[in-house]
Amino acid sequence: MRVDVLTLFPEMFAGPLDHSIVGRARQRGILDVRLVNIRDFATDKHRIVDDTPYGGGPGMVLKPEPLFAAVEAVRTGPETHVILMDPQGEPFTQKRAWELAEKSHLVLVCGHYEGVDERVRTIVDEELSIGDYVLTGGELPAMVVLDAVCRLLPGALGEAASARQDSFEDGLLDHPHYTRPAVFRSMAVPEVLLSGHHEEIRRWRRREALRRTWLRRPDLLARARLTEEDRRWLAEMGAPVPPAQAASEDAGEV
Ligand code: 4GX
Repeated sequence: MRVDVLTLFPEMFAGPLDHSIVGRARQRGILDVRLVNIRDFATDKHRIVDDTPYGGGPGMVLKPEPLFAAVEAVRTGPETHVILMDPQGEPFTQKRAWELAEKSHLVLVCGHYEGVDERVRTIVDEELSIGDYVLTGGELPAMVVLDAVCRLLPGALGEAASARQDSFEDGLLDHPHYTRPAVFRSMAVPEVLLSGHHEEIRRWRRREALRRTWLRRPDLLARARLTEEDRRWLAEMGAPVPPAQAASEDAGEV
């Protein structure tokens, strides 16, 4: 996958793109990230990219000309998918991450200041928000999207790891994890995990994932993919059991 990031601050991406799974994916040639400085597409002597808002008010607005020129410069064809990072956009979810992982060319547009000239929306395919809070620019949201999409690309995760098997993928929070030592400061690892009974371990993990989701994110439980066994366990722990729902493509993808 090729990803062009359009930004006024390309230096911000130095760390996150060079390490861990994203760094390895780039080394392996799975991911080709290009940082494009929007300022390089300003045509005036002072390379100005922003201006005061028509109608007055505080702050600055990104001018349309450099952004149009930058998007047009990186567009390779109909496969190019342009995304504006924007708190007014659609919520970014695991489901969207899977859909974006199918694309061959993403363009992530990072705005700054009060935003971008409204006419820029005519050249973007979608607007995404990473959450209901206000950041100083679209760079951190672009890194979040890039990270979440990158780990879903075939070959990005290690040998055995499968993103599809992540507990979160079926709409539940993850179960607890433990590693050595078996007792740490008098806190013991649950016996079942040391037992070697794979089916019992699977059942314990599923129950703990259900319990956590009920206690921490009951909103997720209502939309999760649940089996009859899941419903029975929820009832046993005294949790409200969501009504059975028709199998849906996106039921589990939080
Ligand atoms: N999830 N910001 C974008 C400037 C801006 C505003 C409007 C385009 C349109 C954010 C978020 C976020 C702050 C990034 C404002 N650009 N982006 N920036 N939350 O808060 O995506």
